Amino acid sequence: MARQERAIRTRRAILVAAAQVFDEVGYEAATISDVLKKSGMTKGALYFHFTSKEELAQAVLAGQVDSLPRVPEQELKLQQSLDEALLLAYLLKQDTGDPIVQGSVRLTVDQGSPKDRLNRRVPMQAWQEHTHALFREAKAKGEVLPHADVDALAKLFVGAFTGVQVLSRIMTGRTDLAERVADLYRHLMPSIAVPGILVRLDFSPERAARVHADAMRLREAEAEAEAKAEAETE
Ligand code: XVR
Repeated sequence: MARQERAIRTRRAILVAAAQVFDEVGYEAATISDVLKKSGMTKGALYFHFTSKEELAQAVLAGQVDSLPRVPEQELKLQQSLDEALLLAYLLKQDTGDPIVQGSVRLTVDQGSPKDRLNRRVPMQAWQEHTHALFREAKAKGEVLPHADVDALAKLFVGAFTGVQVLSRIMTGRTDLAERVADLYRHLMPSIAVPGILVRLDFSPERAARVHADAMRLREAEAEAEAKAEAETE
């Protein structure tokens, strides 16, 4: 294995372990030695990539949006947005989920202390921009009501998702999150989508598992294509 690839894997293993620790105990109580224990890496390896707990947490926060697999493109951009929300709901479920996403979301919503200097705006800003871009695309394709303010709507959706996520975690340990997210979209979409599009959207929460399976397949296919392209250039 190339040295560079090994470094990328080590960094990733450390980040996953850190995210798990943050998810279990929160930022305040987490320690670098917990992360070492969980990752099985040496102190030298960890400090080569990250110099402090704060840097580890910031990297976990930064990875929140980028570490998500992409959902398959949909003809209807509003369906794609719903699929992304369902995928995120699926990845936040305790056993089937993704540790980086889980740990990162906990870091984002834990209020923490002003002293911790974590910048929780980073993932939220990325979500707002991402959602806004998708809604703009939907608008350009004629899916959105003409008077709808897509910038305000993007902020509303990110806030509402966060709200139902927190509630679902408290009430059911997130077992009902896909249902809550489907409900959210069912109730908000009529203020965004033109009627002809609204009737074509699939709001069923069971869609989450399917979207997840498709997204993972897509990610594997892309990784294979990349590996092949790399092998050919060597
Ligand atoms: O922006 C999002 C989607 O477009 C659906 C609306 C999800 C925003 C998730 C924000 C994240 C941070 C805390 O979730 C939390 O609970 C995919």
